[in-house]
Amino acid sequence: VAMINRARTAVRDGTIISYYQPKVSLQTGELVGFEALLRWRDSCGTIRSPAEIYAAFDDHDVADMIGQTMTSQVFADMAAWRARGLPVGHVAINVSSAELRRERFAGRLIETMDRYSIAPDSIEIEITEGVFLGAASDTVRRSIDELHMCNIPLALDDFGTGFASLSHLRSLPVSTLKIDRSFVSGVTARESDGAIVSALVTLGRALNMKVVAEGVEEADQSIKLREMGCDYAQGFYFGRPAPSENIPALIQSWG
Ligand code: G
Ligand code: G
Ligand code: MN
Ligand code: NA
Repeated sequence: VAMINRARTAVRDGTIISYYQPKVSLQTGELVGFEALLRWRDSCGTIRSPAEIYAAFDDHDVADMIGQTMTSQVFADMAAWRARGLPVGHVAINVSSAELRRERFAGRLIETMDRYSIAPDSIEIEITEGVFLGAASDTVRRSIDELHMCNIPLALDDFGTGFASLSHLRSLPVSTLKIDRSFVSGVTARESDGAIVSALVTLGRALNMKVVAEGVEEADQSIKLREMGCDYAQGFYFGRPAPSENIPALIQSWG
């Protein structure tokens, strides 16, 4: 309850903010886009992590308000960067299972995108397999199918840590696979992690998906992933999540 109240207060006070982490092509070094990551400012002005309000993502109403706040902000930021002629690439947005359980999730998202003239292929929606656990998984599935019908790309996040991964890959309209940081961090140091990451890259590519390695922190990891044929990477090595005001300079100064 404390977490939910904290989140509700943050929504009401307008202190939910989106940070952006760069996503990079491993083959060319180009900046291909960003992942939007929620942060919130507490009453002392300190920037805090979503981990401190995670319970709010399970409360339908609060999760919904957070989602609306984040998407409007992300689209407004994208529109402002574009107005300055900056090549933004695509921006990936995380959504919770409570959001996907809402009727008309996709329809409302499209309405918000239209308000800011955001095209479907300039965003990506990230889900984890966890969204299928619990009740109303048929509504979740419907939301996902609606996103697909609207040509909004879907990414499967934290891949490899979940449950029944492969059957989801087969049945869902997924265009991007994000390999969880827990495997990527050992890609050079541990033979087993290297084997798992290599197999996931091969799997994703065989299924015609883009593969993203998350949590790349070292040059050696980046080189190894590129050799494996991984498409994209995110991580502190390429850039930490940063506030929107830092993004124009980041785009302009990129390689
Ligand atoms: O950025 P950070 O590592 O603190 O994120 C922690 C977790 O919160 C991650 O699992 C991330 O997917 C999730 N998260 C970040 N931003 C959002 C958001 O806008 N909505 C939802 N539902 N989850 C988010
Ligand atoms: O679950 P999701 O993949 O959406 O979570 C992404 C989270 O991982 C973000 O909160 C972000 O702050 C964090 N993150 C991003 N890059 C790195 C990294 O290189 N190392 C570590 N430890 N965390 C990272
Ligand atoms: Mn994510
Ligand atoms: Na992830």
